[in-house]
Amino acid sequence: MEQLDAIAQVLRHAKSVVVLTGAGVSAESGIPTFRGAMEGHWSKYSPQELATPEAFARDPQRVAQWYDERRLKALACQPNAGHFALAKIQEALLNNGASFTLLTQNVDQLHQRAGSTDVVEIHGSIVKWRCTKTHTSDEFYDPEPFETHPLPTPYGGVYRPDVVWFGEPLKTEDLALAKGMCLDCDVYMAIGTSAVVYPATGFISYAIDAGATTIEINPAETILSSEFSHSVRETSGDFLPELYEAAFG
Ligand code: BJW
Repeated sequence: MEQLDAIAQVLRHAKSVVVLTGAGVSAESGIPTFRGAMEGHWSKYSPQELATPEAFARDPQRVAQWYDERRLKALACQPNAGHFALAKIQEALLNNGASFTLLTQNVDQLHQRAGSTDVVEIHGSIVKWRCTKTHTSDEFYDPEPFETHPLPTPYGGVYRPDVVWFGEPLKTEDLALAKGMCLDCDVYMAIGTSAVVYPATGFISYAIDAGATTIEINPAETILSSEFSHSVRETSGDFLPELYEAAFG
């Protein structure tokens, strides 16, 4: 309770808030976390064996099937109380005249479906395909699996999931925005991420340089837990609604 009140107080008076979310935020929607996603017949693979450009080049059909299953699951799942509370926190902060930046590593679009706006999808989106040649994605939304891969696009490339794989750079504009907002924030929250993947794991160091209050929300300890001003050992679906009520309710 003391911890909740302290965080609520900081949030209520914040001028610039950055939130980084990871797969744990969608766990209560029924979507396995990234490092828990290797279920059933996928359990013989590691994520690094499927989420790479090399894997797609070697066996596009298998990689596409993994994405098909995860995309259909994401589209069938609903945002949970944590997603909705975060959207309400954003609205309350914007009404207070503060800035709010939501950087998500999640590819499932559940934040947007819960009402969050201007979400920066730093690892892309699982619900879209893009052309390997033009890197255009907007017109390539198709939830139904394609029959075969690689499937040529009209632009001379092939369709691939519109995500950022291991070994690929994040979009320059996303990285610049993330760095700039972290260097300028007074509150930084990392929610539901294991903090093992670069470059997102480094964002906290910019926030610390900025003198921000840093808050982790995760039922499990992470390699970065000791760096945070507050580490909350609860699920996002439990804690974020309480935080919204305590700060703005
Ligand atoms: C709850 C909860 C509840 C559970 N409530 N919480 C060695 C050293 C340093 C770097 C590297 C290295 N080797 C390779 C690299 C670089 C690599 C990297 O970081 N690898 C690490 C594994 C070591 N990074 C990259 O390659 C990145 N690109 C890059 O560095 O480019 C450089 C470059 C420059 C110029 C030219 C070329 C290159 C790209 C990284 C892209 C990551 N992409 C993925 C896949 C996306 C597509 C897909 O979904 O298939 O993104 S990987 C995967 O990890 C996915 C996730 O977004 C990301 C982060 O995972 P996340 O979200 O933290 O999930 P989990 O499952 O790990 O954790 C869930 C957490 O939730 C847990 O802590 C639970 O406790 C918690 N939780 N229930 C709250 N209810």
